[in-house]
Amino acid sequence: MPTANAPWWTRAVVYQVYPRSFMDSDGDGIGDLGGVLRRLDHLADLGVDVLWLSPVYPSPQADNGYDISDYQDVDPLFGSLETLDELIDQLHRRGMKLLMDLVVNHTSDQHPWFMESRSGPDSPKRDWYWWRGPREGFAAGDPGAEPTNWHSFFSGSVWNLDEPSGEYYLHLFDRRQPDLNWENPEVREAIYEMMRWWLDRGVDGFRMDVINMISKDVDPDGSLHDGPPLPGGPYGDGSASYLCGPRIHEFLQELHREVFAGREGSFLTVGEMPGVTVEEARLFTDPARAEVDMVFQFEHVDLDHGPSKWDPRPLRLLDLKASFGRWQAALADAGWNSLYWDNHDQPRAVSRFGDDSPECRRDSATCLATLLHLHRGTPYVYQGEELGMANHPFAGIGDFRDIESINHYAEARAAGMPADALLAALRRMSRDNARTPVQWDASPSAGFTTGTPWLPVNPDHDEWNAAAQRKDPRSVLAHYRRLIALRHEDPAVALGDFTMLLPAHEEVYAFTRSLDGTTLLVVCNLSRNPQPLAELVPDAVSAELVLGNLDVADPAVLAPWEARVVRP
Ligand code: TEU
Repeated sequence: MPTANAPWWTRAVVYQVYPRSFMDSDGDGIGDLGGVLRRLDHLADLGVDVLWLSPVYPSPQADNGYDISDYQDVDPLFGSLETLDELIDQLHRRGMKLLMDLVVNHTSDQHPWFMESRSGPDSPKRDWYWWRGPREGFAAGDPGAEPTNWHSFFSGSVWNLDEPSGEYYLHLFDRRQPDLNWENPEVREAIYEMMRWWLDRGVDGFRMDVINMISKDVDPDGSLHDGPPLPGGPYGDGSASYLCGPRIHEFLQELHREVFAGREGSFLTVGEMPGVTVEEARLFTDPARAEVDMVFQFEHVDLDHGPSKWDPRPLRLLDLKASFGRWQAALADAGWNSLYWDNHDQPRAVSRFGDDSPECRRDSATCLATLLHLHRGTPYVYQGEELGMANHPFAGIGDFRDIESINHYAEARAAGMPADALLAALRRMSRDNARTPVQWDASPSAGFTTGTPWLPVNPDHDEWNAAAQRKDPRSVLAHYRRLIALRHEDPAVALGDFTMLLPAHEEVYAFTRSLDGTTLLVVCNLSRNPQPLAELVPDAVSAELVLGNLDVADPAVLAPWEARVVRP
């Protein structure tokens, strides 16, 4: 990307709010837009530029709002359209932007579109969704009668039988999240019209949920095909049929044209793309193709488990370096990276990639932040990450609320998996780890609600909370504030060329960023072992310290979990 006239989002930092767990203003124990408004100064103080708001649309909440039943309203659980208008106005007054989370691969099964589609095979909206009869040679409802063998992200088959019609409808996620049929131009036009409506209302862009799943690989006669069998059950992997399908670029270029063309303003489009490769991402984010500005890719968050996220394995720093290095190199001259450690779908960064022990938690959280924020790309801060929030100590299956975790537990137990091994995997990988209430202070509900929180507050909130960190210059919060300020002040952070150093070192992550003759050198020790910096990166020892996460005890030694940004 040329540095001159680089788009505004190359210098921006995005903060993700998962509203249900951010701040509750009406005492019902569930976060809401009123709560977001109350905490806006926290975001302004942090210095972030964009607020990514997870869904607040009307929804039965089967998947905490990622099952939308009305795209053009706000669920009373979270407030009203007027409250959202107020949020847009307050953000804009602070020079910040609003990125709406948009789920258009599927709707809720309670959306009027689906209710009409489900009303019968002759419904004018039948073809707005994916309906298929039973597999040839099977009767509807028979085991194996599902049209394809695909396994759902949320366990079981992706096909749900509609008894009255004897037909099945497709849902890549929960059965209450039927997939829209993007092959139908009526569906596409309805979505584009809705997106334009939101832009007219003042939003500044969209994070588009699983947007690389909207194009399915379907034959001209409508046939869909089985995927390779998955171990241990009757299902197969259908991802070759729905990840980055044959018309995905066509659909995204059409969306961009129909929604954004001709509009004045500075918008941002982010495509969440599970399974996207770096080669595909180059195409999706190449500005000349006008598809999306950046993608959320999953390569680095798939490094610490087997084919299933529930099969956790030790993370190797070499694998992380190789992955980040590949994405930095591939998108260096065309395209752009999103940079994230966690979000509402991932466990807490300090517990997963760092060391959340009492002696290492603060240092590892700030070390990880420094590493990520000094890469080339747009950094995302997930609510509470800036406070060093960690995974929750879930006691038993009854503590979990996430449909993905609960469904997986039921399916795996039915397949005979021992409960203790399952719980160990859930404690480590469940999305609920990221969904416990943000810890604002040390009061009983962490200042999140005056009621009973929908998900328990982490007991460590008495020590780990915003109030305790706000005025502490050594806090995780203060370090994030400094990192974000550095990105705004030094163009090399946003636009400098990236060069990986020490690719084979298993504990030190080091790289340079160079722009117009200036160079930043970043050295991070992702271990509990002191590192001989004078041997590893001699130029770093006597260089000017731009930003560090620890007081430098010995310039020639990188302390455990120490990160330094220096100017050689
Ligand atoms: O997530 C897409 C997705 O792939 C996730 O299911 C992710 O792979 C998994 O949760 C990791 O454990 C998006 C939303 O971010 C997620 O919250 C929704 O549940 C999902 O789509 C369906 O809308």
